[in-house]
Amino acid sequence: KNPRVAVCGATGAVGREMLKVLEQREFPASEVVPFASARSKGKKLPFRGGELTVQELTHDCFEGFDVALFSAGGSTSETYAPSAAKLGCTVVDNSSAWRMNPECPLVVPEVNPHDLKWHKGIIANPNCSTIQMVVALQPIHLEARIKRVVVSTYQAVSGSGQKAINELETQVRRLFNGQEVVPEAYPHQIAFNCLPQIDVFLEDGYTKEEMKMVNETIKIMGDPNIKVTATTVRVPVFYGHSESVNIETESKLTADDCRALLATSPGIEVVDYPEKQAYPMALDATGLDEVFVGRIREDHTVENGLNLWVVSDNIRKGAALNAVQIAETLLEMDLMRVER
Ligand code: A2P
Ligand code: 11C
Repeated sequence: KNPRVAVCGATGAVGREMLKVLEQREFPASEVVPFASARSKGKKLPFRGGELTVQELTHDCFEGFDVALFSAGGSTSETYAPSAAKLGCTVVDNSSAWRMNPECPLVVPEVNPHDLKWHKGIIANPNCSTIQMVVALQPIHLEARIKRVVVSTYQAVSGSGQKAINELETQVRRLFNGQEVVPEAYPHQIAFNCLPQIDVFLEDGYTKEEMKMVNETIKIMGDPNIKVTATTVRVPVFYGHSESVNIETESKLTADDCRALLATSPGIEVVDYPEKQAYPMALDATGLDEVFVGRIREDHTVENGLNLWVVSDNIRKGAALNAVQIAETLLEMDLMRVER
């Protein structure tokens, strides 16, 4: 029997994309039901040529569902995911609420599908900037063992949800009309600016987003010896996160070998033709599934080093697509329903 699927937070930027991805990939669902807050009850969302009616998320709305894709913020996940799991509905949660919980696998299907075997009802979808980075790192780690990663990100406003997408658009319009802008989604104006702050600051001066990249990478790749340091920056781009990734490995991997390796690795498309000025760009990645890698160069300042430019649609591979791929893998591995 095909699974019944709940999409929680279906009216948000990621939730809408989840519905789109389920439709595009012809996920074998017997039924898909969108859930959101009471504010959205009765709202219609397009799906498979028709419309779905948004229901209110409650503790017992999961009865009879096999899987729930959550993207309704951390506190909503914290509150409702255990209720779903208790009713036998496996949760794939896109928030940060469960990621570092030792009871919850943190999964990128191209990297650690085996971790799904030990799930107990809640599976975490990693942070978008982490997902696209580990898809590129994993083949390099298996080939040459990664010692250290230095990453700087250029992250799109869609990572902060629909409100921030609207805010960038509004600010650009207002500025062109000589009107003042009042920042709401971010502490400063985002239009024509770069903000070296994503999420809140921690005591040691790093942001939460930066530490997500450090801690989640280790958990997903299953190797505590990989050292990661990150600087995460918000840029005035609507969709697609870009990352400059500097990697130091134990053994030598030449730029040519790295290019050939990544070109045949799952989920990756190499775009690296400097002679044609061709490299991955956020605009080109929008709406696509792949993690695009280019500007592959050896770092001559260390014995074994590489520089990469990694771009992906943060709403798709960084969120909605990865969550649906986890659900697909659960089905393939016959792990969707667990006895509890
Ligand atoms: P709603 O539209 O009813 O507020 P985004 O990340 O784009 O801001 O979207 C957040 C999503 O999470 C929306 O679908 C929103 O629904 C949903 N959401 C937020 N808070 C709750 C809540 N307390 N209960 C259920 N859904 C929620
Ligand atoms: C951003 N990476 O681009 C964030 C959004 O932990 O899921 C996702 C936050 C998270 O703003």
